[in-house]
Amino acid sequence: MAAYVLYGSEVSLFSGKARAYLRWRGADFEERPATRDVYQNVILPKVGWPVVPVVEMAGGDVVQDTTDIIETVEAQMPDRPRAIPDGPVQRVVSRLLDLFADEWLVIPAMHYRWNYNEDWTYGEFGRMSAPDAPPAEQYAIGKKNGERFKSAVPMLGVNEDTIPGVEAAYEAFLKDMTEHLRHHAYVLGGRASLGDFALNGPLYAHLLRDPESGRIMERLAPKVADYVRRVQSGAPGDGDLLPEDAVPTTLEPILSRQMTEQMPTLVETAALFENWAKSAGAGADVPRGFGLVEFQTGGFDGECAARSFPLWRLQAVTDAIDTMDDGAKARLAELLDRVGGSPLMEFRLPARLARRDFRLKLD
Ligand SMILES: N[C@@H](CCC(=O)N[C@@H](CS)C(=O)NCC(=O)O)C(=O)O
Repeated sequence: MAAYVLYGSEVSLFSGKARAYLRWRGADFEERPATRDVYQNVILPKVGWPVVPVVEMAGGDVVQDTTDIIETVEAQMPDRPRAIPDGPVQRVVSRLLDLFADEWLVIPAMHYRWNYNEDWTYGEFGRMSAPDAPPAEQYAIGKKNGERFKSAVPMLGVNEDTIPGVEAAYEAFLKDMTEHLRHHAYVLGGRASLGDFALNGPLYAHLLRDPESGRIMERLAPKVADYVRRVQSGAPGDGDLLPEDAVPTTLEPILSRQMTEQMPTLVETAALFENWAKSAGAGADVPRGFGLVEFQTGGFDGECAARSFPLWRLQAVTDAIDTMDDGAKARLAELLDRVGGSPLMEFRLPARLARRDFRLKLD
């Protein structure tokens, strides 16, 4: 048996992130499709709720959550180079991109999938779930499973009023990323790192691989499509991260959009979390959401669910800031100042989060 079994699927956003990393790391892993049987016999008993990707290690322990998978395998395979950069500013930027890719680019990823590729996706879900069933049965199973995911689209704030903004923001991202790729093969230089694996989640499974979305990416940003394929293949890259812990200036427009669009939503979510935390004891299960918050994307305003999980990724960003020495903090402060992110130097969640038994808890 391989050292790691990855339960996931080609159609799954977060499986693409884990797979790209495991390939890049050269880990001894085998991917097994997350069929109905796997959900029933592995995922539900071991994780407690239906989610992919899940990595099972020799001995039977499992890891869920892509960033935990990356951190766990990094700890078990101390090869160089590392996926999480050693440079403190590059490390914070990697955590920011992890937050942005997982929890903000998921908005266009879900919009394009469900508003441009709905029927195809049901077929894909069915093929994954019941590989041996006839197509009509696969479609019916896929539709039943897929509707649960489709129902997340309005919770992400995607509706008729906001779709023009969602598409404008995605197209602006593709433009910025294309410009970045004219200068660098990966987000932080000449080889892949955490930010690239994170971006590969939404960009590979949904925005490149879904047929209609893929046509849009190939038309608007062929360089991004090439980059997405390169990261997904696990290519080692023929360079290194920029020297002296530098961050490419061409990444700044992307970080700026994160600060303008995603950060206010997180700050509002943190305020709702504070309210909830007042009456919850240490160790309490944190709900998946705290109600609704306003959000703005591509110049359009809307409301979306105040999801708790992004706060966990945000805590990883501020924890990385808290471990920096003064010199690194000063360099980060200059970068954040240029991208409109200065408040992050001081902003901290009102209470700490922990993750145990594959669930968020109040620490
Ligand atoms: N933070 C998790 C997110 C995983 C996730 O959302 N996976 C999707 C499929 S790509 C899923 O199974 N979602 C089920 C759910 O959230 O209820 C990770 O990084 O692994």
